Amino acid sequence: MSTLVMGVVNVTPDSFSDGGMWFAPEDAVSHGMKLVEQGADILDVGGESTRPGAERVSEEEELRRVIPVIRELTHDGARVSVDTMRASVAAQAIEAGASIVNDVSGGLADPDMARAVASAGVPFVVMHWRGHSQVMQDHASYGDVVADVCRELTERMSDLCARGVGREQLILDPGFGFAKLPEHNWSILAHLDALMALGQPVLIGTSRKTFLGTLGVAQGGVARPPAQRDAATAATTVIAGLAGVWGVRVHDVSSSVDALRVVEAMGETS
Ligand code: PMM
Repeated sequence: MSTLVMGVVNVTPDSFSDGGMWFAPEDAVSHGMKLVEQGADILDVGGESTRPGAERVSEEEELRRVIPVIRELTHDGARVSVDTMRASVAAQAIEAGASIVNDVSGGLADPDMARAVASAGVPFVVMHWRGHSQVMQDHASYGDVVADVCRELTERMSDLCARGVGREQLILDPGFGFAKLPEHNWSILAHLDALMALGQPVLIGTSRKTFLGTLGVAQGGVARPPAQRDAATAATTVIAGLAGVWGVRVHDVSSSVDALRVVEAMGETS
């Protein structure tokens, strides 16, 4: 299968879709290993919720949450990325065995992140970001969302490369739900080719996000709970697979693995 599946392991009490479910380190580790059995290629371990409105956690607390889990999962043979906006957490996670840094701020939240990633030489997921969770939805305004996101990601790439990060390290992510209204998310999903044209591997994280939860719900109605958004998520995985993206970041691994098998089987006949 050419598109990779990144399974989410949120070691947080408050992530919007699975907050609190794997908060104890042993629960996070067994959940991660279950995702590997289901076909996850990478486990994305995060200790800070980025849902809209979330408060930041301290560095100490973030380290306490993620480091033991990363150490254990990599010891058990998993390929792990660390979902963090802090250079210090990224560096210690790499020491503990992580081999990818996933920064939803694309290096903007912490001025030391570029240096940490440059010196480690690991792949770096650069997500499109316009501000921390408490204010991000105030910045959901675009002329042409696809062009604007591509331009801002290109600026991030130039800045990171100027600070010593190798271009070959960079994986781009349009940041579904981050400073985006539903119509922005749909436009980006419809134009993944524009992101691919930037020439770097692309990761997408649509999993269980609100724009999928309001599908089929009358205006003003109640969105489906996150755990009931996996079929819609798998549909977005098909779109991502057809577009040739590098990876999808998902909570429910088995449905996306199946979705990618469909894409692959069809590709073999054409
Ligand atoms: N979304 C969340 C967290 N980390 N990382 C990347 N690269 N892309 C995303 O879209 C992304 C992310 C928020 O979702 P969660 O609270 O379910 O983990």
